[in-house]
Amino acid sequence: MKIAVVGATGLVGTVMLKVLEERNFPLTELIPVASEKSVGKEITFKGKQFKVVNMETAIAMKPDIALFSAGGGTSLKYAPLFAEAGTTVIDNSSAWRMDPSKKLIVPEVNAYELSIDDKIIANPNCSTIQMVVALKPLHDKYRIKRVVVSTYQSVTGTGVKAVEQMMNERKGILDGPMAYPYQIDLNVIPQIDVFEANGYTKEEMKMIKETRKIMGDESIRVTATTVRIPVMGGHSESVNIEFENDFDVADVKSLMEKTQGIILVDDIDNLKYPMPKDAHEKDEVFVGRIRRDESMPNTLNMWIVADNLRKGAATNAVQIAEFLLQKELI
Ligand code: A2P
Ligand code: 11C
Repeated sequence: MKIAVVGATGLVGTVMLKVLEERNFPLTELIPVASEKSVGKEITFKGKQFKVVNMETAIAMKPDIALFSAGGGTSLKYAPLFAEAGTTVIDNSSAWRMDPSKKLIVPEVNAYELSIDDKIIANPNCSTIQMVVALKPLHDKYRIKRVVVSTYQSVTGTGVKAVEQMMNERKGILDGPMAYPYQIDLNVIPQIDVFEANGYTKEEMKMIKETRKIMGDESIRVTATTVRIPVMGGHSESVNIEFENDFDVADVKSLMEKTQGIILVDDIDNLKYPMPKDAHEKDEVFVGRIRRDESMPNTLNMWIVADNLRKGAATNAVQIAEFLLQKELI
C-alpha cells in the first residue's frame, strides 16, 4: 500500500503522518508531498527518513491512496490528476464536499456509501464531523427535526499564523502578523471564515449543508453560529436538538456511550464534562451536559468536543482510508 500525504509539512498533514504511524496503517511506502519550497526536506516516519517530493513526482509514483490537506485550490487542480493515475484521493479541503458526484464521509455515519468507483472522497469540515458523529444515532432513533448549534472553535482550525498571533498576543506583542481582523487572545470573535450574502459565515453554511449531506436527509433543519475562541486546540459545540419523537435522557446517554467513536463524559455531580484540554490528541468525540431543553417539547441540549486536527481532520481521513482497505475498495 503506497500512501501519499499531500501537504505533509502543514498543520493537518503533520497530524496525518502521526495518526498513520500510531494506528500502524499497513503502508509499504510513504510519499510526503508539499510545495516546491519544501522538496528535498526530510520527514521522519516510524524512525525512517522520507524526502518530500512535488506533485508531479508523486503522481508519477502512482500511490494507492493520497491524503490531501494542501488547500482547496491545490485539491481542485491536482486531485483529478491523481485520480486519473489510479490513486484514490481523500481530500480534507472544502473543494469537493458539496459536489453531488463526490461522497462526503464520516466513517461512523455513512461509510457504507463508499464504492470502488469513488476516486475523490471528501473529508468534512472539523466542526461538522464531531457534530454528526453524535447526531447520527439520535436521528436513527428519534428523527431530528432541527439543530441549533453554537461553536467555540480553537485557533489551530485557522492554521499556524493564527497560533502565532495568539501566542504573540499572550506575550504582549500586539503588532505582529494577524490571522484574524481582531486580537484573539482575551477575546472572542463571532466570525469564522468570510461572510456570505445571507449574513451567515462560510463556516456556518458548511455546518448546515454538510450535515444534511452526510446524514443523507435534506429535511433536517440546521442553524449555526460559529465563534473563534482563544483556545489552542479542540473545538467545542453547544447543540440544541429538536426531535419528532420524545426521548428518554438516560437512553440518549446510553446511546452515546454505545456509539463507536464517542466517549460520554457526563457526571455533573463530580463536575465531569468534555473540555478541549482533555480532547487534545484524542481520536474520539466527547459528549456531555446531556439534558432536556425544558423550554421546548422533544428537545435536547448537549455539549460536544473533539480535537479538530484529529477527528476533525487527520483521523477522519485515515479512518476513511482504513475502511477502503478493509472493504477492498481500492
Ligand atoms: P509547504 O510547506 O511546502 O508550503 P497549512 O495548512 O498548515 O498551511 O499547510 C499547507 C500544506 O500544503 C503544506 O504542507 C504546504 O507545503 C502544502 N502545499 C501548499 N501548496 C501546495 C502545492 N501547490 N503543492 C503541494 N503542496 C502544497
Ligand atoms: C476552522 N473549521 O476551525 C475551520 C477549519 O473547511 O476544512 C477547517 C476548514 C475546512 O477555522
